[in-house]
Amino acid sequence: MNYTEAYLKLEKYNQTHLLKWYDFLSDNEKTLLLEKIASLDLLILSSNGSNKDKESISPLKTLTLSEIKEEENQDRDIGIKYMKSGKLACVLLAGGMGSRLGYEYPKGMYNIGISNKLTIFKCQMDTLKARVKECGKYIYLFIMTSPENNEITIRHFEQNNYYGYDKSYIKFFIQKEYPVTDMEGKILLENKFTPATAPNGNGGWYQSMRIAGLKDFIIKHGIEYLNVYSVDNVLQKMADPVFLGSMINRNSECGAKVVRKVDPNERVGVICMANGHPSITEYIELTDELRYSKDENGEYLYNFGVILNYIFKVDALERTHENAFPIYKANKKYPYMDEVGNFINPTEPNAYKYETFVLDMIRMMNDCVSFEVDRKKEFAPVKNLHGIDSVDTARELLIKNNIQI
Ligand code: UD2
Repeated sequence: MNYTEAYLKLEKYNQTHLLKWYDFLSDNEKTLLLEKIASLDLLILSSNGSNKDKESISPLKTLTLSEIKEEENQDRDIGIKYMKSGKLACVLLAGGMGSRLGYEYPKGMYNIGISNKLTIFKCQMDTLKARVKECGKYIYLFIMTSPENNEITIRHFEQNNYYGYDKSYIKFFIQKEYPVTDMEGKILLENKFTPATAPNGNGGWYQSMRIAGLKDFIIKHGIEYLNVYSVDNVLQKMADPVFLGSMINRNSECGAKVVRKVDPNERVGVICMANGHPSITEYIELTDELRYSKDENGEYLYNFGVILNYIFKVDALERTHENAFPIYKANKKYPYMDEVGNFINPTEPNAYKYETFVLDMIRMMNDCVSFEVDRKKEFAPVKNLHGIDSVDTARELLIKNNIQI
């Protein structure tokens, strides 16, 4: 992209201030700036937010633990059959850092062990290896990193011998970034030649896989289902043949693992129907009216929360175009360079970060198996150091599951 092309691209969105220092830059800096402008996704700046408040929400039937038990054998058989023939691959969302744990490295590298070294990655890789053993075939694992943590994550896997996994079955890909703006929607500059950008949330994973050329890989290897899950659950049970089989036997396009919420305010998205489609309402968006509404037996109507473990049929994912996602704006403190060239380290939120969420893919599906799992065995989120969903609670649950820490 040359200067004029960059100018025209920015002009459409009132962002030409990014070229303000152009004449003062070295040749190398000019090239870096123009490359970065070429890659900027400006369309998201004109998004009108989620519009979800206008939706008509109703409950979605969940397959409960006892119902799953009744059909467990036939679901497991078909799940294993598909896994044996390589039709399922896993996608680990590991773009995040451990900042909330006071840990400035990729979250998966965090050592949750006490006497033993037990990283979050190790917890998850041990579970995946057990699945490989059960089905007798290696499962492809795609790991999403961010520009910030890609190199260190790859190095960590190399140094740990891929946790004993066959490395030819692990592929890393980097998630896309969106611009970071001030409160008026102007993209911030980190320095004279670097417009600010940040990872675009966990909703961009399939688009980022496509950009990385992995769609061809998926087709070539006959992969029909992708199991996507978060890094921050040390009891995450991926590649679960019963979960996969329950979807296949119901000819479903997607499935979501859910747990019974501990209380109506738990910070998990709730599974529901919205305007006739399966959907998830994120905890921050759930109105109090829905949060506390009960059925005739006194049970909360929106009582099942997602744990960020979904299976999608690959051909259905092809419908999830980037511009179909609601864009969420998060308020952040973001260091920047002001219009006269001073570096500012704000003490109050000064910027918007733009994100899409994986849970919004569910509404793009025709149906969804809401699959209950036992939270004591499958849900130990590590969000904070202490308190709810913390390193402390995750350790307790690991011990209860007989995992040596
Ligand atoms: C997520 C779910 C929530 C519930 C909860 C369970 C979303 C938006 N919310 O809440 O409904 O299921 O998990 O624990 O899905 N990530 C990236 N790149 C990004 C942002 C996040 O890879 O740009 C990964 C991150 O590394 C982690 C996962 O996405 O593995 C969850 O991220 P989060 O912290 O944004 O979501 P959270 O915990 O608020």
